[in-house]
Amino acid sequence: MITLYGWGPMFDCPSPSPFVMKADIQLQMLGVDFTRAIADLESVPKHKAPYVIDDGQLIEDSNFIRQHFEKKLGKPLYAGLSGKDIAASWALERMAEQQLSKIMSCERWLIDANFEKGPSQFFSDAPPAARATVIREARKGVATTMLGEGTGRFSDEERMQLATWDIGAIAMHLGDQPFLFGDAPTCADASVAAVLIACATEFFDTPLTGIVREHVNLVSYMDRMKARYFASVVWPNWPVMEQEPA
Ligand SMILES: N[C@@H](CCC(=O)N[C@@H](CS)C(=O)NCC(=O)O)C(=O)O
Repeated sequence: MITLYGWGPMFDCPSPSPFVMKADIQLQMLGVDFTRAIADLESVPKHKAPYVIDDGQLIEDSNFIRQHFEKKLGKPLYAGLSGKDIAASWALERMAEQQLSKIMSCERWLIDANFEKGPSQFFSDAPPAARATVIREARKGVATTMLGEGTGRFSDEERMQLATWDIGAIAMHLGDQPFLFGDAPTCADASVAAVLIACATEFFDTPLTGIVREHVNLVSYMDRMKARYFASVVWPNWPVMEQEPA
């Protein structure tokens, strides 16, 4: 039995996590028969989702999930791509995941109103008495991480400039093709489309939404990917802790 652990629809996206969306799409691309379950970050060493349990074997990180099933099934997701395309594919993925998704996280976690309506919901299963402290500490942790790795040191304008360059590069690469490397989706589409969908959601008040949506080819690309991979996906509900009796 194979289970993908993550989270289902939230923030008008198929998952609040682009990495969970990516892994879900790549498992579908590989033809893996799997079920979906809510992640328990405390139960895994890296404390991150997505992770997969394949017949008792834990695999953490979307890249290693992909590698595990490529090896197991003898089915590389790069099949059919030239060496140059493989290099471009990896570079596009890394740009989306290592820079653009961090800018997206800053918009969700560091802007008060976005945090309140968005990531604060992740803590709905915390015991009511501790919830406010847990939320404050988690938010402080994200802000510290963003400062430490640098994204949090840019001004809002600088972050949006970087996002504009990243998103513009993706739009230019896509051009008028249906998918990043032609008529059929390949592994980079899983990663890049997931991060674009996370940036483009209208749930949050952020300039990122408009920066993605001003590219008409990206709007139809995201719709195409969502229709293909998320139209019939069902996730269990997020656990919500009962309120303590007054
Ligand atoms: N490199 C990882 C990134 C996974 C990741 O950052 N997951 C986030 C959700 S988007 C997470 O689990 N965050 C929880 C935390 O940091 O406490 C991958 O590709 O799977």
